[in-house]
Amino acid sequence: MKKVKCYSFVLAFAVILALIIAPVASAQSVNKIKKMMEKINANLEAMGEDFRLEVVDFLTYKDEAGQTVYYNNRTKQLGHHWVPGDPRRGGGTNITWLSDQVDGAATAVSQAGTQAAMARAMETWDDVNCSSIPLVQLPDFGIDWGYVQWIVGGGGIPGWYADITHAGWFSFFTVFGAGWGNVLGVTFTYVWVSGGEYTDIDNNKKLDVAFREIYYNNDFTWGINTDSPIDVETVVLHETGHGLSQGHFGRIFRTEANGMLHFAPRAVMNAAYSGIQQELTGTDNGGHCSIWAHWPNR
Ligand SMILES: [Ca+2]
Ligand SMILES: [Ca+2]
Ligand SMILES: [Zn+2]
Repeated sequence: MKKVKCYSFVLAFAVILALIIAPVASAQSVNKIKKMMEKINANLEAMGEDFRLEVVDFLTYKDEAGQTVYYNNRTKQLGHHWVPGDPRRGGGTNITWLSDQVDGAATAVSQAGTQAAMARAMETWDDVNCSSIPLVQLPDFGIDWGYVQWIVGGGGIPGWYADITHAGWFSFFTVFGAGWGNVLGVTFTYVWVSGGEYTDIDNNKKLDVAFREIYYNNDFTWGINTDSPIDVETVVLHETGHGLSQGHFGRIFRTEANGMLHFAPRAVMNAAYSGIQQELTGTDNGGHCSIWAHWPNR
């Protein structure tokens, strides 16, 4: 496992670099997301649910970097990950996923084309050969999935079924409100709580993940295998990286002349969209393997 260790080191180094660079997502959009998280968690508490929304990872388009927003800043150092065999998730060691077909079409793309691109992205992560999780697709049962969607009032249901739910393609402006204009995709991570406290039943110093929901912004125009303007598979691949517990990666540069962002090294898990990217890079694989190589063992 020499290779994995090497990648872990590179990853840790790059994370440090990324932190040195000031995040360029606007404070306004981060505040809006924090407000939304407060509303969602107040609802979950009122409903007696034993999980809370803890992390929001969002990916942005080109000229602004995406970010990770924590509900409780104390948990930033802890990280968050699935517990293998977690009885609260049914006791299995597979990671299950489903794709909501009710709001399952990207703007300017057919439903079938969107779903096929999503399936290819899932396959790409499933094919990383250091791990054999496996990722298992579940049927969506024709339900409009989405707990966040339901609480903020744009469809959805107050329930979840898969570990990772691609919960829909819709206008973020309409459903989430203003302040989401530059966001292409967003992953919501819910963690288990017990008696109001976060849990870590496997004692790995990471908060135990309950489930994750991913949404895509149809205020953009999407395409299949094209950069004009945004490739569905690329963004699904990125968001699913978050679904599988990876964070953002890479140092961000801004070209003063045109305000464009560049990344070093370029990777699927960079914090902004920088063009079509359907293959995982060394750092994407390294990040994934450092998390999953020994699953379901520690
Ligand atoms: Ca939905
Ligand atoms: Ca844990
Ligand atoms: Zn991201």
